[in-house]
Amino acid sequence: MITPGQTVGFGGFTVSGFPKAISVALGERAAQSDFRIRGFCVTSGPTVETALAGVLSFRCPYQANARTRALINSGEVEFLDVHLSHLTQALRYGFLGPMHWAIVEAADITPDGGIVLTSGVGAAPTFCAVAERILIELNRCQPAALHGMHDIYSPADPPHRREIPIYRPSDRIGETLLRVDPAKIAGVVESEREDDGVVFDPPSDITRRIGWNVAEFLARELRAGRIPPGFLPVQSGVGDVANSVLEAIGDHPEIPAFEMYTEVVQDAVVRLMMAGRVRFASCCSLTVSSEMRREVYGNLDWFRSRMVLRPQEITNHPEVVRRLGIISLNTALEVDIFGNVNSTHVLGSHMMNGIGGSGDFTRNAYLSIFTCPSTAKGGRISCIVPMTTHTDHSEHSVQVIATEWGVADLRGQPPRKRASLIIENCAHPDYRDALRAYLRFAADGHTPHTLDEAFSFHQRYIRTGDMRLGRAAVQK
Ligand code: 0RQ
Repeated sequence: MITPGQTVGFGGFTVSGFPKAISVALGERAAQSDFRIRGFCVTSGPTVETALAGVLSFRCPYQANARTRALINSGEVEFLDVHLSHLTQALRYGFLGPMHWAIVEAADITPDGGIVLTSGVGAAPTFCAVAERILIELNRCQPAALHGMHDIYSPADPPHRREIPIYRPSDRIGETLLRVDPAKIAGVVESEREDDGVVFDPPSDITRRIGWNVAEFLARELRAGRIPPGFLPVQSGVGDVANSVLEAIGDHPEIPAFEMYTEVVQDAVVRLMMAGRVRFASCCSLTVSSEMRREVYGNLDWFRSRMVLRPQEITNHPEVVRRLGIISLNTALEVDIFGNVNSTHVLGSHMMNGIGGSGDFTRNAYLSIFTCPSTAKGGRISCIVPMTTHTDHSEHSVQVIATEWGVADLRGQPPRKRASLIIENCAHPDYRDALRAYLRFAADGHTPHTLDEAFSFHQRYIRTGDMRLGRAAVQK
């Protein structure tokens, strides 16, 4: 039914709730014939990503797969990197063209046609609303008891939009079922394919130190009365660093049990929920390992009262993020000495994953924190640089930077002071002298830069394989 050149919205989010059987079938079809379509999807596990690698000529808005990344960076796949909270309204406004198909995974379908979504909601409600036709993948591996975990709500569009009435992370404002126009349903495909699990690296000495630095900083903020005694809801990003940081916050003796208003729930959140350290989690996806998914699915009655799965437009909505006073915790690839953050582009040109929801939260958070190791690739790359080669989060939105060496609290600090704080507290000692020298010799100005030298660290890395002066490790 799906014809070449059509646009498909795939439900699910990260490794969770992606329609797997149809994606794999599309991959098989593309292997046999010249069959390419356009896809809206928030990444998936390796099984689906491998299948879709030969299928999608265009994709939006996020991916985190090595093979897909290579296709994007070689130009074989066009990639549109947008804020996740913007995607759905942009589709409804008609900014992104027509959508021919929505394909969503269901744990169950009720007699009156309601869809029980699975462990990743993503943009499924909007895809089903805007698509011409809908395919449902009814997955027998997904427990029907997931019914009740979801809160499906779509805002009206301007000029009729009203406030989103979420005042606490646990507030429910929509329906537990996804309601679609039955006339649009073109078919139901039965499946028994399990989601892939995320594989997390165990915390390293460095990620533990980053986590401890963030947790200590938050405890100080609590003591100083800048965070209320009951704490504030936390958002935590993707990846190993985010997982370790959350573990550290959960373990800190001075930080009370807290709630999450976040996009992805990773393993650390589930562990902290079971330990009573996270009281409630609002999210749009369970981005967990296979073992952790089994744990949650085995105890759905317990988790149902402590967790809600919402569409990405609501989990990431700037209005709600600002109202609840979220503490946002996201990871940077590189940070410059003035506090601009690059989360997406290696050397300014090569896409890593995408901005995802990090901008939705950072720009609107009560307290916006970025973490990263001070170096990457065995010390050959400094993650603190004179100027970021791409900027996702500007100095105007970024309040705190933390690496394994310490924390730079940038609130209320003008650019030159921000630079000193970042260099002295966050940069790796191997790079501090070069960063200090850059600042000293930079041209005049409010935000001093020497444009000839601004990318000298990156250029040295391209030339020699090492950003450190005098360490021409590998001639690349
Ligand atoms: O590559 O594994 O090949 O060595 O980048 O780096 O340190 O393992 O970090 O897994 O936590 O991911 C920013 C990518 C961090 C992620 C990013 C290399 C490094 C390694 C990964 P190797 P780490 P993490 C809401 C929030 C944007 C979306 C977001 C991300 C690899 O957090 O995608 O925040 N964020 N969403 O070696 C070159 C540098 C580098 C570098 C690290 N400066 N230059 N390579 N690496 N720094 C959730 C969603 O939106 C879904």
